[in-house]
Amino acid sequence: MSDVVGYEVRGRIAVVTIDNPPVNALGHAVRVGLIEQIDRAVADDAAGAIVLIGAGRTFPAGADIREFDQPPRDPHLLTILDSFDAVEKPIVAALHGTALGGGLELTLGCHFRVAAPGARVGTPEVKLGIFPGAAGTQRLPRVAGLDHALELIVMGEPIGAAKALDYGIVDEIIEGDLLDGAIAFAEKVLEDGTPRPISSEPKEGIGTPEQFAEVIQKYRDLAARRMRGQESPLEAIESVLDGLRMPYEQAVAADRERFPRCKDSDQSKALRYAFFAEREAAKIPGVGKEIQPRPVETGAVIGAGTMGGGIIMCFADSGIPVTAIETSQEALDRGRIDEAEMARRVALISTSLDYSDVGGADLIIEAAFEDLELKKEIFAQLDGVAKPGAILATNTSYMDINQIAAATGRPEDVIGLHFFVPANVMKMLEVVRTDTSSPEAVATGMRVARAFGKVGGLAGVSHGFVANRSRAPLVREAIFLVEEGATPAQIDQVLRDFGLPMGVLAVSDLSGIDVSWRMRQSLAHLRDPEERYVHLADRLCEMGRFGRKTGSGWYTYGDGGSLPVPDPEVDEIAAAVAAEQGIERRQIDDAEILHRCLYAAVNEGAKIVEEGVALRASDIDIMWQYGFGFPRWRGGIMYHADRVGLPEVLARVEEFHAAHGKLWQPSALLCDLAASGGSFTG
Ligand code: T1G
Repeated sequence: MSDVVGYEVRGRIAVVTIDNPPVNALGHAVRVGLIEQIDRAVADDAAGAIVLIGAGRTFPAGADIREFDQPPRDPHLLTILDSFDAVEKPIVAALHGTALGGGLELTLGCHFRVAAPGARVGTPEVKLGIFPGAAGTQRLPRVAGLDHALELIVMGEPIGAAKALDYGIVDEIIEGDLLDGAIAFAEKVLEDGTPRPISSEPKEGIGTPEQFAEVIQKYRDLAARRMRGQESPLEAIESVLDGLRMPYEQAVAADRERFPRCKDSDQSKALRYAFFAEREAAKIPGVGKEIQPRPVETGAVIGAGTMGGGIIMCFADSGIPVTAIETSQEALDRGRIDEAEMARRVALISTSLDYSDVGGADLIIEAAFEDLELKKEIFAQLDGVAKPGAILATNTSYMDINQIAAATGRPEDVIGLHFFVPANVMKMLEVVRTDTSSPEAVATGMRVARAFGKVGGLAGVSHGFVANRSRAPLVREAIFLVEEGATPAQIDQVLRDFGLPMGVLAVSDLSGIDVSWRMRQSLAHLRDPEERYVHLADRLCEMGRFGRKTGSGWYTYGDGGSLPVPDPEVDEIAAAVAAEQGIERRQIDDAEILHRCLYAAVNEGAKIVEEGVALRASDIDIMWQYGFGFPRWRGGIMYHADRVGLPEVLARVEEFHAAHGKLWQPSALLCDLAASGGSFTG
């Protein structure tokens, strides 16, 4: 008998329980067990109906993604749920937790679905570069209607039980004990002799592609906009269209060809890599489940500027009361807390000019101006007022947090919490561990990331930590390429075509070219005279071209507009700087632009891993996805380098090293892996 699918009879209802922790993934053993136990229920005279339920925290959350790289093994999930169509006894699926992908498809094979109020259902397959491969694209439109089905299938976002009831996916919400409620529901079906709806049967009026042309175009447009460059949403739409164009059996047969093609695609492999890399990023040696994070029930933020305001919202968004500290009432009033947002969260946000008002906070995040001496002063002051055990964090994006921690008498409680702009929107949170941060402090930082609905990634102390440090060489090369003859528009187009949401120079204009200019000025004493320097960026700032905020930067922005317009003046300035620096200007092809930008970041990423500033290369990839919008279907810069092949990447890096000098010194790790046939991401 199956040890992952249980069987019992309660009254006249057979209860089939899937028990395959942690998420009851529908791996091979579960599929075999399901067939066994359903056959048993069918043959069991004591059972008039069947309830299918998941043990533990959730109904099956889909197929077992780990099996995707293995040869497929029968029974296929499709075979199982198609067999339900022929089962005379009503099958009721009882949903709790997250019934996702194959899990939801399994319920569509059942005749009825009931759910706990907190249940969520969805078909997130497009996020793995595939589409619902067990007839979800055929059955869901028949159950929920085409528009709702396409919403779930193409966008991949789950919905709650109430909406699922509204969409007709769920027949009843069960308050109280789910199993008892499901059994009662099955009993009633038997009593009433309610006919069993078969979701594979043609649904009268399901309609034709022509009738639904507008709805289909809506989702094509949404997919093109929200998942630019990704193939699976369009494959999913084709699969749904097949369901309108042909009988169920034919459409399902077409999927049996389409699905493996998607599953074996580079995009799907990259997206599966990203799925597991994201979960790996949360695992920190020495900071395991045995380390208890400190509770964070109250917070405080020092500085209510652009970043501070966003961080205050993160606290309020997650229901944690927060005190905002500023140096003057004027600064507080100027504070970047949106009025409407403030109104909604006013109960949770309080403001003060007095540091003693943060004495009770569990977590204090400093988001003041990027000045080391100022931050050390602030931490010394916080050390004097914060309660024992409070976590003191700085949002600096590149400074030496060891020095900031040393300004306190509790360096073990100091970490970096580096938010990305805008802080209440970007999903990445870089948790910076200093030489003295305690495992509890790090664990608390990672837990706060989850509480804020973000993805936490660990970084060591280094200039720019992991994310900004690995990205800075990309920005550097883009600036050098403009000096050498490429235009900002050409460079940004190459990166957009590669899949980045915005070009790197347009992003600089958005966040302000002067931010890194001021940083360079404050670190001028550390500059290596042998290294090439970004003279052009300085020149633009000396001319007051800070980007959007001054109406011009790498581009010009007519009348306060937001659309970057190529500005020939920038080419003139570049030519002048090039002449001063003795740089010969030339035509530069797109391949060189892409390789110099990406491989500069890859080479730096390798140095970051080799130095232990990042635990793994895949952490860098997760930071690029959630911090810089790097296309998830490309996996990340390190994963991409592995796909290209490290010997080829190294060859280009060595070429650029010969041509452009010291900044391109190949990473030892890159050299070793290229020589040994190894890879960054395994
Ligand atoms: N397969 C294998 N392992 C899985 C898994 C899955 N589907 N889902 C989760 N895990 C592992 C995960 O790696 C982690 O492992 C642990 O479970 C806890 O997960 C035929 C083909 C369900 C919302 O895309 O979105 O069905 O790190 O840390 O934050 O059409 O996991 O502890 O070793 O994420 O509470 C469709 C994927 C598959 C859902 C829970 N299903 N999972 O989130 O926990 S394709 C999905 C999730 C499919 C059919 C097709 C989330 C979750 P470890 P976790 P969580």
